[in-house]
Amino acid sequence: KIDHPQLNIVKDSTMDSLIELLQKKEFKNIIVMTGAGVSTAVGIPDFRSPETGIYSNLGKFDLPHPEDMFDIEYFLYNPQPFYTVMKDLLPKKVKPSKTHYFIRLLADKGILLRHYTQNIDTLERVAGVPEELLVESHGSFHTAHCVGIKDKPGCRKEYSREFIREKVAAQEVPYCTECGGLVKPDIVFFGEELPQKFFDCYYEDFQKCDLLLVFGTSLKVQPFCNLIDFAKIDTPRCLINNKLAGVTGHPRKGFDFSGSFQKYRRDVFYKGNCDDGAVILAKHMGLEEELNELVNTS
Ligand code: CNA
Repeated sequence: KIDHPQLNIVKDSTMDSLIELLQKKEFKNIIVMTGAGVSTAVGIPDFRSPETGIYSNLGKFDLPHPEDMFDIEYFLYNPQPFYTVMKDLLPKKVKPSKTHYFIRLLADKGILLRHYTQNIDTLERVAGVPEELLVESHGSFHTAHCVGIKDKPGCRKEYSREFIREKVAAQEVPYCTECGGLVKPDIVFFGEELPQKFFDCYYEDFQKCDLLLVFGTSLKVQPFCNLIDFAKIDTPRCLINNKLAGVTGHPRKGFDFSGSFQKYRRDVFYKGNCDDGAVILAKHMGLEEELNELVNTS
């Protein structure tokens, strides 16, 4: 740890040390990054949790690697595993979690600079996070397009979320009514480009960001997980997750709580449930009542 008052932002790596800063209401440009862990509380499984995660329940598909289910080449060759699993990711009526509403509240207060989500379930939209503040880094189920079949490009005809939902509920693979190609939701598969908005926004946003909150992600998927390294060296970063994530062992890359590596004290880790973490943050920002009201009236 180096002796520098601006770089040693927090006293230790627990949430307590962030509380003082939150109470002073110093943060005006908060970036929130999220992963599947913010939606497990409302019944949508994540990828990597042991037993409940999608990756640990793929045995029946006999895939070479669990990630293949979300690989564009594999999808064009065999779309069935993806559409079978999609049923769990597209439940009919799901209310956003407290964490989603906390993010919406930050937007209402004018202190949310941007929300970068990896999630595709659209619960940020349902919670009311304004579209201009939202970067759906891996796309979403909001729309779908015809992508063709292997070696034959699709006609790109657009389909709605409802069209996909009905097919998936009937355990059918959705095919294009015009050209017979596969219809794929506009979510980013491995091997596909991220949306342009991600590239347009991230550099300036992270230079401006004065607090980075990271909820419910294993920080394993690139380039999304690399975003945390773009926060300036004096920007506090808080990880709220039920296990440590994004640790690289390199002092300037990823979160690192291993003591000897932690030269600059700016990383805080709340080990626990996302919603509990969101409530603690809201409480110390003086927003707990408003959060409860938003959750109860939405
Ligand atoms: P992941 O790799 O499954 O990691 C989730 C992390 O959250 C893990 O570290 C869990 O231990 C942790 N976690 C789970 N539930 C909670 C909870 N209630 N409180 C605190 N921590 C929790 O998923 P990532 O998001 O990191 O991986 C990125 C993938 C997952 C993206 O491409 C997504 O599109 C994809 N995904 C999205 C959804 C969704 O939209 N809801 C669901 C499943 C997968």
